[in-house]
Amino acid sequence: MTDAPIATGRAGGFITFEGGEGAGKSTQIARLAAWLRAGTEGGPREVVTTREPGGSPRAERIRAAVLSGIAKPHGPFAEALLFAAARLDHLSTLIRPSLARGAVVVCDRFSDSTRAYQGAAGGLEPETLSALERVVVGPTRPDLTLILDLAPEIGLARARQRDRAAASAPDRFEAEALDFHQRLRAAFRAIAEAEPGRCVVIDAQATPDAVARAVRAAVAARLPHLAPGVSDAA
Ligand code: Z5A
Repeated sequence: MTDAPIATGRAGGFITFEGGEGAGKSTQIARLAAWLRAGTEGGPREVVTTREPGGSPRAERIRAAVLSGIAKPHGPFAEALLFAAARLDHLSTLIRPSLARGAVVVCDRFSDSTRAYQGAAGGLEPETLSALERVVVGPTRPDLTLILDLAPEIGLARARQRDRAAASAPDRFEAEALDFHQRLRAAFRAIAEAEPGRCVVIDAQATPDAVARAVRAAVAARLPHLAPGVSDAA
């Protein structure tokens, strides 16, 4: 892993969180956003937290449909197209306007999830995924991707416990067999290995406080202009 700061060309930044079920993404996004909002010497910073699939009203409707499992019988390509349709709307109505204002956008899952879920675990060819990514995401690639790495047995147990507490049923992906989740973990690690300049792997088995410290350290190292206390002019 390289810790060199990234030249983003953005006043804010585009940070994505990836990983398997129950890895702690939502927990860590809330903590990171609070830290980032502390701002710079120029004042508080605008931080937009969002998620995929979803993040905009139209994309949230697609989320409800896909996670209900209605597209599963049509196969991973059809599912990837639905995730792409949701992403198109999310990018044009929320992500790009926020980045253009200089905000920091922190997103729970993005196109690496399509590569891992529909690609490596679902069987869709990398060429198809790359072509989709090129036309849908274009230049709006994340500046930094934090991959929360956790044994799927632990993540699924966490997710089940949370579902039980909320009296909700597992969604279409949580219900997949363990080997699907093992392929996912390997896929996220492979993405990090292939793109070390963008990705940082974080051990998600540690306590929430320890994971939060590792997340902040990665953001401060890679995107130092976002670390609280740093001058906007720096
Ligand atoms: N998907 C796809 O297939 N293709 C795509 O292109 C995209 C997505 C974009 C979205 O589900 C699904 O869509 C997802 C992939 C697929 N698969 N599923 N399922 P989602 O958004 O509903 O779920 P998720 O993204 O997998 O997140 P999650 O299950 O909600 O987990 P999380 O956000 O990573 O974890 P959490 O909610 O923060 O924590 C889970 C529980 O563990 C909770 O009770 C916490 O209090 C606890 N927790 C958190 N951290 C810790 C630590 N460090 N120790 C102990 N306990 C912890």
